[in-house]
Amino acid sequence: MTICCGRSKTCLLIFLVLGYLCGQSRGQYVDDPSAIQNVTYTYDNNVLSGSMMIKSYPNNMNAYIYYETYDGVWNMTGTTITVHWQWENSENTYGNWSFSGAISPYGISKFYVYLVLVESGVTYTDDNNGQYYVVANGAPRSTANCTGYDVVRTSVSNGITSLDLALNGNGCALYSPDVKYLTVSITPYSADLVRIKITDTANKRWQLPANVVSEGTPSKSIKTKSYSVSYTNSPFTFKVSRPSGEVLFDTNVSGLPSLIYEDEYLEISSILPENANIYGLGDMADSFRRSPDTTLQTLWNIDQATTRKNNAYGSHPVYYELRDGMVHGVFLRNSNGMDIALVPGQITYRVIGGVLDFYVFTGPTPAAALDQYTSIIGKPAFVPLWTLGFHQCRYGGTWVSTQGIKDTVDSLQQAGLYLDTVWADINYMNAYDDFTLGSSFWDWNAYVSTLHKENLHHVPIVDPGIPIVNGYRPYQDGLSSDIFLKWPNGTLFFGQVWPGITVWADWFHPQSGNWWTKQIMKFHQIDSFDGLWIDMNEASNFVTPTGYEPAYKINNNGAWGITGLNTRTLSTNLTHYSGVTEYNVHNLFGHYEAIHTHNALSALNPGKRTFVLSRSSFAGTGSVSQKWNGDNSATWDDLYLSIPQIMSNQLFGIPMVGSDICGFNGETTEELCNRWAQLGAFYPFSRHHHATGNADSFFFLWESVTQSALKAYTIRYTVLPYLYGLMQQASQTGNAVVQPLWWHNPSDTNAYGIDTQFTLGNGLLVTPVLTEGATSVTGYFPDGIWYDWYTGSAESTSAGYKTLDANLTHINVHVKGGVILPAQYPSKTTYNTTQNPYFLIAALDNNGKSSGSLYVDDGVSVNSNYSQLSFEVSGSTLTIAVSRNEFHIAPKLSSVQVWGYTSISPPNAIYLNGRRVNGAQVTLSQQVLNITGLNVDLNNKSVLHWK
Ligand code: MIG
Repeated sequence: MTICCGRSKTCLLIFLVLGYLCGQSRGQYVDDPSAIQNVTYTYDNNVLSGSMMIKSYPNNMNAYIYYETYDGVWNMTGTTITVHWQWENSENTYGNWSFSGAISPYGISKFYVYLVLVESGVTYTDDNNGQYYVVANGAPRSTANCTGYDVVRTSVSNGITSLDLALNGNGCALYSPDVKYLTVSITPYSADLVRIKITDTANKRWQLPANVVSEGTPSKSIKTKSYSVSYTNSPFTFKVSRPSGEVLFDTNVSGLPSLIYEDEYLEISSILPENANIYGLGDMADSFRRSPDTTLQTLWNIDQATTRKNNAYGSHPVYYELRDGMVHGVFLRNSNGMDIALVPGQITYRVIGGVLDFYVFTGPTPAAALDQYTSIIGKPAFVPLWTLGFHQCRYGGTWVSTQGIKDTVDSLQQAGLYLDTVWADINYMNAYDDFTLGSSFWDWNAYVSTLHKENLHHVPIVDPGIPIVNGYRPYQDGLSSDIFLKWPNGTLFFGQVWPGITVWADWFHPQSGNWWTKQIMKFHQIDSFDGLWIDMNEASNFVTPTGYEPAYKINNNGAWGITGLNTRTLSTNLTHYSGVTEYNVHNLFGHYEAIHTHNALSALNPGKRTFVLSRSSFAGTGSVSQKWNGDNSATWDDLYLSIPQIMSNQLFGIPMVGSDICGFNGETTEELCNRWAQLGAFYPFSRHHHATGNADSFFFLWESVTQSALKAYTIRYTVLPYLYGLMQQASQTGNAVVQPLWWHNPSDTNAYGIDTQFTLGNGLLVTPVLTEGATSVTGYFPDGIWYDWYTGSAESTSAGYKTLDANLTHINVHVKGGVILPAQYPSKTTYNTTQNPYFLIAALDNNGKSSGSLYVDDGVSVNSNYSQLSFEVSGSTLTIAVSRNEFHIAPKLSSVQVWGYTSISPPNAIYLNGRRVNGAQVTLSQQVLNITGLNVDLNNKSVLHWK
């Protein structure tokens, strides 16, 4: 039996389902996860061989074994079987079963075993627990001669250890000439952070400038360190351990080259525990916890709609490992293309240039690890408050004129839906030329003024491709300042994007920032926007130019060597100002554009925070910009993937992130859009967006979606003060706004793999429906009390799974016992909400206590005056402390809810600072005490007491 239906598992599943439906009406479908056992394999010198056991079944059945190679260039010819890029073939035997074959042309690939047994209407399947086996235990070329380096000289000064290394023997020149002499510096940065940098002693190599990607600053005096670094001399390897002896990073991996350091190929590996808990490494659409056995993370920014497991728009060479309740992380500060492979027991970096510049940080709490990482790359930018509202976007469709956009806005408002920001995609431009308005947008700026009067905001798109039109100012100005990217011979580089033939700015040119700022300022005169959306900045190009391709082919776009580095982007040959080639800085294009855009907006509105939404990103982009996850599709899988994508970005220092709600590509359905509205209401960046060519999917088009959006966004706007406080804290400490459940208790191994739920801060648990047709959802509740948002009653009091009702218009949201959420009565915009009275939700823990805080400022200034309050409920007292009161808080605290109030009868009287509050009313129902009729001034400390 041969099945040729492509390369994806989905296709196989469709085949199975079809087969089941068409041919086997009386059949049964049994998933037997133990059908395939003991898969073992070795990979050596391009030959993969292995064996597995097929469990025997009582009946005489036919076994079909499918192989799926992960990428299109796997070309394996075997002695036992023949496998091409499609699965095929069968074996009629049980018991031990072996395979072997050669792989070409490149070594790291994946295979997948799938079993289907059919007999008498019963179909047994096994996907061997969904495992892909990554074949990565060696470079495709023999590394036998890669014997590494020896330490030849050591010195220590000012706490910095410097080592001189010399190449052992002749080296191996695996992909390019070996570097002969290396210098290693080991620099303690803080008590919890150490930098280990390996550079070429004699020759200059590409190194990241600190003004483009921060490198942190070593502390002057470090007393006790939570790590020690040791090394071996021959060959050189290094190791970072905790004082307990626990080894965090160790490049002495048995059977692997200790270090390969060539002109265009760096290889280094570290030992990982079996079944390690690894998070981070991105961009990638994948589970939040990365498979420790089969992850291949390629970093090469690419304009590629959400595809599981391929490289994507941004590059974040950082991982976090959670081990025995403690977190540590490793950041490789390098912008070159690379593959990072996780295979059992090890992580391997294969990098095509730059230097090895590792930072190891020791946590041990998740929040501490993020604080340490963002101390290197920069703390997240603090967003303007209005950006936390709902954003409406649309590409094409009716959004091709002012009137078309206005109609949508009117419909949203008529439906009573929440709205803060109206976007404009490329259709507003004249001929897709940046900084212009098309003829159907002649009245656009007048409309933007109307929006502003309604306390709404506006963000237009700006693409980096500049059309070569004579007399077009951005082009002419760029030519005069000579800031466009060039070939090595000095001629302009041309590519093609929406406006036709274009050039691109060289963000490294010292004049490019001024040029960009000038264009943005001019543009603001005809479109008074409040932020900018920078798309296509990987950089995306509709054509593939010629350009250099190194000998080692990273797995760009999941297709070794076939999708080369130049595919649909700028030529790797281009020369930037100061001579650096695009080959080295490709992954920085969007990041650097975001820096310049942030600077331009800061120049436009001095002293004000900026809002820049970027598609591409690099380590540190979060300090100047926000991000969305690019082109997803209107599928249930992409609905799910948005959660791990958003959680991963928290680890990259980009807390303000979201995915296109209801799905960008493809036609959404009422049910999918409905669930997406519910989930999207809890994205930090919450924007509905949809691709051209597809039917509209605005919330108001369906009754159920309207209801869901109203219900879910009512929660969002109610907890706006809480959400804003989380953003403010993130900007100070880097802490995650969207937190995985293990953030609450890093020792709770049950939570390590959960990425279908999350919390906002530590207080609000979101358990969305992610499957079609579901009317209930099973969620995990970490230890503690969790109260249902809608009723205030305790849903769960100890760690465990619970199945909850989730009818079509309901999203489950729970509040953690012990937390006080600051809230405001919601209006349909964030601004109006900030004018409304405050109330508190005090969810009590097992000891009858809870605490929280409130941060208030003007919502827009970089160094705004602010006020900072803390709340504490204990027994029958709420204490409001004011640690800072620079910013006058006009709205009053009008009510306090106490959830988990166990006394049988409600209190008789309410006292504020010892005085009875006469207008106060009290209700008690289902352990929810509601004190209303208050009028507490939040500018002073006070004590509220009930008895
Ligand atoms: O080639 O501006 O990801 O959000 O709507 C497509 C049009 C260009 C890609 C972005 C998407 C945007 C679209 N853009």
